[in-house]
Amino acid sequence: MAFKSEYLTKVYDKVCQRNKGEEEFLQAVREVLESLEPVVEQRPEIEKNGIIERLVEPERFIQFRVPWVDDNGNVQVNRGFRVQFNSAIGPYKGGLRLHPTVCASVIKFLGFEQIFKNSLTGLPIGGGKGGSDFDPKGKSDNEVMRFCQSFMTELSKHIGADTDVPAGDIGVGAREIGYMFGQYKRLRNEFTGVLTGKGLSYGGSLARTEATGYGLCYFTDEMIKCMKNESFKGKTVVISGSGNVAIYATQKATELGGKVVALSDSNGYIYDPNGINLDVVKQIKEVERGRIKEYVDRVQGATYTEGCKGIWTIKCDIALPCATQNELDGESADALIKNGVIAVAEGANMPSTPEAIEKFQAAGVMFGPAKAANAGGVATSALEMSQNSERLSWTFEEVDAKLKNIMVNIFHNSYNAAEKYGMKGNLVAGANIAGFDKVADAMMWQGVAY
Ligand code: NDP
Ligand code: 2IT
Repeated sequence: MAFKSEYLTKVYDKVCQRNKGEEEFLQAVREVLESLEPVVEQRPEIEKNGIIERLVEPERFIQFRVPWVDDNGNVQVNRGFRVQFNSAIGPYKGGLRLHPTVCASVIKFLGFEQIFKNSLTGLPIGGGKGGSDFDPKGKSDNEVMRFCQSFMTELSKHIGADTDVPAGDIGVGAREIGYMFGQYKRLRNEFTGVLTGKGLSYGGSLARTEATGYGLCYFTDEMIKCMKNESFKGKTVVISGSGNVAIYATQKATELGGKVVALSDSNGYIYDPNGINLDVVKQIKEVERGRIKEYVDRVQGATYTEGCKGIWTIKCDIALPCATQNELDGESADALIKNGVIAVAEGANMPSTPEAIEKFQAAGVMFGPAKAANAGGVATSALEMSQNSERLSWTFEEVDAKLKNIMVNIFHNSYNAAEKYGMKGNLVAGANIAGFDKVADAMMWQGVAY
């Protein structure tokens, strides 16, 4: 692979050697380095201070055994991770993912992207991520509790309210955060804001549950308004996934006047031409922890199709991928473009393949990259940290207003950064550059330890 810059080529080659086979991590690094070409050219101090080679190497990577006992009395062993990627602008901050596909590469790609996303929020949070290959599906509440306790027994040695503050991600919601918080407190005898996404009765923030999906729609709304004088009103929207991000994106997109016609899970997708009935989805997913196909038994006129990729063949104006990485490939991008999509914004982390992004950009589809578009979740986590520090809680309206303001600013900062470096309208480059600039400055000010 050749970057125009010799410096970036050298750094990327070394990253490939050092992280062999870690495809997701290499994909995420490559995208950022490509965006930074004009920046390293115009700012020689970046190379002089070794900023990029420091940025791509995590400050700390922790891997540990998570033993637990299942309901039949059998010992199970999972693998736990936490990457503390960069603390230049604040304590490490980022979610925990529980999914069988979790491995070093996935955790490192998520942790790396988190650095820039967190910087874009304008709040003082560094980049981190963690999780385990534990699969919560089909496990009893007690099994999930015992797993979370064992996971936290080790993780507690490495985190803290001023050090590293984990939160939710795939497979981790209020239930898991509660079990982990309980265990941290038991071990430390300290009631602190060591996790975000907590329940409202013990230090959680109003609007954190809704924040990622709402923030995604605030960002998308601003993007389509400023770039094409459009809005959600009267638009057909397709959203993949049916978890936390997808549910609250559906709610806000509908409130803003859009009609959401499809949702999915890893088995298949539902299509409801009348617009998704979110109360039914919430009952199935949040209360019963069921599968999305159950929707068609409860809502007339809706259909279910096996296989999740087909969701991108549904005609829509706005597509919001909110499930997982690389779920939207070149072929799916072609289908969306052919059907006249005007905007794509990423609720999930890295859901579009590099090929898909290229196609959207070439076709003039407005494209909001994950680091910018889904930053509302972690931004509101940082607002939860503020509330915990001052031992006060803000109203829903206060938090929601701050969230909206943050998302609007992220759009403009990304847009302006792209324009400044001659890539007007390229929000991938703009978000990477705007996120990078602040972290690079902070790293320079703080020096290198010999
Ligand atoms: P949830 O666990 O609540 O939901 C995940 C959804 O994605 C489920 O519908 C799940 O389906 C689907 N999914 C997961 N893995 C796959 C897969 N391999 N193939 C197809 N579908 C899959 O997670 P969230 O909604 O919190 O997270 C969704 C995305 O948003 C992730 O990429 C996450 O990193 C990102 N994100 C989350 C934030 C948050 O605050 N929660 C903040 C920013 C980004 P199934 O039930 O079949 O597994
Ligand atoms: O990917 C993400 O930004 C998250 N999962 C949210 C992290 C957080 O700390 O709230």
